[in-house]
Amino acid sequence: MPEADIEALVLSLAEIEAVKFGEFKLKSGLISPIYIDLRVIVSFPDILKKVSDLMWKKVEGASFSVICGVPYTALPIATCMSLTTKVPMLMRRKEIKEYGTKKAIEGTFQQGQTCLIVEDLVTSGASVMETVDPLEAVGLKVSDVVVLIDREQGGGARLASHGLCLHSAFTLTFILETLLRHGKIDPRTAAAAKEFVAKNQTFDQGNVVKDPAESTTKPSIARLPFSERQTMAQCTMAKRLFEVMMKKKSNLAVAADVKTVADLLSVADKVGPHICVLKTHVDLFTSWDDSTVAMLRDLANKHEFLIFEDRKFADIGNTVVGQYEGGIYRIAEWSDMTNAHMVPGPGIIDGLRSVGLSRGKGLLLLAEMSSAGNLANGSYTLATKAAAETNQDFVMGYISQTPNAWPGGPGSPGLIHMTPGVQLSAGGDALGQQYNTPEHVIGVNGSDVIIVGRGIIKATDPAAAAATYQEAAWHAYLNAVQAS
Ligand code: 5BU
Repeated sequence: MPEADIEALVLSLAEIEAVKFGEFKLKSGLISPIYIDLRVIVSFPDILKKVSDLMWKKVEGASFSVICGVPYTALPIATCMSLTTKVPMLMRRKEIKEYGTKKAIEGTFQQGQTCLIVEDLVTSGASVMETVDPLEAVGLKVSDVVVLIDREQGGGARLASHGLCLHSAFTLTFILETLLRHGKIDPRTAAAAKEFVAKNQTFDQGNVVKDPAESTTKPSIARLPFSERQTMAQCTMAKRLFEVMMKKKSNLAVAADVKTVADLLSVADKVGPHICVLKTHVDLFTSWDDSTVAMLRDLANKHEFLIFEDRKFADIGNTVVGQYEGGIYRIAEWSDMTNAHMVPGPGIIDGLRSVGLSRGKGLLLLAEMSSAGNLANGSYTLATKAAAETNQDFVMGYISQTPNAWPGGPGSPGLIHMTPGVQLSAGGDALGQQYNTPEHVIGVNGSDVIIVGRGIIKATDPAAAAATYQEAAWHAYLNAVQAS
């Protein structure tokens, strides 16, 4: 496109008030001297076509076989590109349907295909990442992002830190200079806009500083404090767990893998003051009845911990309904949370939700395991992440090992990562269990809660051991948040 046409496009964007000057209050409360709202271009097909043609030119040479617009403003732009170039398009759902397939990504694609992201405007890059994450979670690759306008507030650097290359049709500076040259704004307005951009950088040497204009969603990789993440959690039980962790200053869960209910109650009473969660395997015990349930719940109330039955459901929806609410154990009656493998597909979440949601329970999805040679990795882990992301009403988080290493990071900050395979020194047992230290699990791997069994219950003084693990895990959490 000749330079004169590009300048004419900038002028027409100002004419249709897609770019405005004045005093505008942003979502963050900041007052900005410039406001860009590209939604209006759908009313101007000629401009829409020019915009999409110009953006397409900018990605010449990039390699991809499918494109996806960031909802909503960029959807018509992506559609226009797809119609012109015949490159197929995908759509990312912003709201997840409560019925039907619950797919986050609509359209036909193959795992391993590379997808170009199309966005109207980039400020911090957070909105772009909200589309990159679910695409990667279903096995697509993303390497390039094209935007109409780069506000030059750190989005490019942020995307680069995720290995993404940002292409923009215009920078904000170019827009300001073009409008100034054509007498559409005065030098003071241009200077005020430039100053605003300079003062409101969102990304500084690899750290997310702030996210002033673009999105209220916080970055997934930055370690936000539990207090902030609690407000972002959708599942009632996730909110409750955040609350318990903050109140007790504990992100320690104890795996009470003992043989008798007497031992279970004894361990629960000893470690209770130090833990946020007591994890059970109810089928380890030689007996189970209503009075045990009553005593266990009393201890949970006394020490304010939550009960996690590590049932690892893994059957079709219809079967898990019965296994969760019925049988000898009636797990849904006394446990606050349970977990499930995603092997059977999303029906397992729907089945468990039909029992647990109305009772305020939460579900943890098994995204990774601690045992040597396990098969929960790669695309399986990513598909599990996508399922958690799209079912946050009932899914409260993950059983995971290395969420920081997942493509796109650990996912939504409202979801909680719990990690088994933890002892004070790394190592393993004779049957494939592998251990990492609390510092490594929380600080390096990006988990939130450590799950410790034998390191505590086999100690001569389980209460003292629990106190040690509690302190180690809480410090690792505080350090991780501070470092962000
Ligand atoms: P340990 O004694 O700290 O090794 O106990 C770990 C607990 O976590 C135990 O109850 C296991 O069943 C559970 N676990 C695990 O170790 N690894 C996994 O990947 C999953 C659960 Br999922």
